Amino acid sequence: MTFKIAYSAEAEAARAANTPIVALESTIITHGMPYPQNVETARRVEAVIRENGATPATIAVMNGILHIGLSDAELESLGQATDVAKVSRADIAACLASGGIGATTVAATMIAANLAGISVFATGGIGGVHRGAENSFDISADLHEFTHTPVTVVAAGAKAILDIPKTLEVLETLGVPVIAYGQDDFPAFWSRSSGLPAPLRMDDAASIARAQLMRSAMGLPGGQLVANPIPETAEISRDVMIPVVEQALSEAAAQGVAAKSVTPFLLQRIFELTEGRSLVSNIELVLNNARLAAAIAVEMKLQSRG
Ligand code: PSU
Ligand code: MN
Repeated sequence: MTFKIAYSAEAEAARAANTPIVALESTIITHGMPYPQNVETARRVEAVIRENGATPATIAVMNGILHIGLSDAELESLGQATDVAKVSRADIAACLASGGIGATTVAATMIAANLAGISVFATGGIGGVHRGAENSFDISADLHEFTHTPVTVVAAGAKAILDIPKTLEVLETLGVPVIAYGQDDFPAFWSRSSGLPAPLRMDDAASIARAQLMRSAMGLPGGQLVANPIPETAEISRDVMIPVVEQALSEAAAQGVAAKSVTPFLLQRIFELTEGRSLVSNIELVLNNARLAAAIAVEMKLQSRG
């Protein structure tokens, strides 16, 4: 059994020339942001990656084909569609096998990127240990993916909808390198600091690239999480976000939202409750992560050639 991969023209050209590529996920487009800001952001993120010397490759399953890089028309139709499945490690094979359409989460995007030989991936926030996980057992498959798949993921840390201390504990247990970029603290998505120290700190893209290459050279499977703080000008204070997050969480509990619906439900309610302010910050931090991811991808190519 084989599966079909379709590369976009620019991703195909970058592969042929062995130039840096940055993977991008599609769940952030279909389940993480409303239309049309989702498509506008996806385009801006791709442009930022090109401006910083790498080629973007947004990943999704369409008609049972694993797409590495989407055309502008494909991006638009994915962004408008309302019936797209959210696919993670558990469902990506079933989606390909059934000829379906699926947006890839962080975990599934890491898997696809690795299949395509891409080692760097930019997103907004990763999944983690949900608050109340001691009862719900809700721990994102994103965390375990870092133990299998050698991809460096640049995110702005974890959202306050998650239990950040438990998320860091699980990452440590799994042996995942968690690297804060340019500061000591682990960032918390809308805030530059979670109040908790990150296990590792690196101040430049070259060091991050070297650490991933060393991990692979040692035969250690898996990737690393780079936690890049949101730009100061886009930060939203914790005082503003705490009541919003609390309300979204209590509505989710009251409505019995479970499993893969939890994260999209919370993101949507937070967008509504902040009257779009959370989205403005979300867009800025994704662009910031794209810049850093491109720099890491450039370094990784330089160092692996050298
Ligand atoms: N966090 C965000 N924005 C997102 C997601 C998480 O701030 O769009 C998406 C990502 O695709 C992530 C997924 O991989 O949600 C995690 O979902 P779950 O918690 O169901 O594993
Ligand atoms: Mn979950």
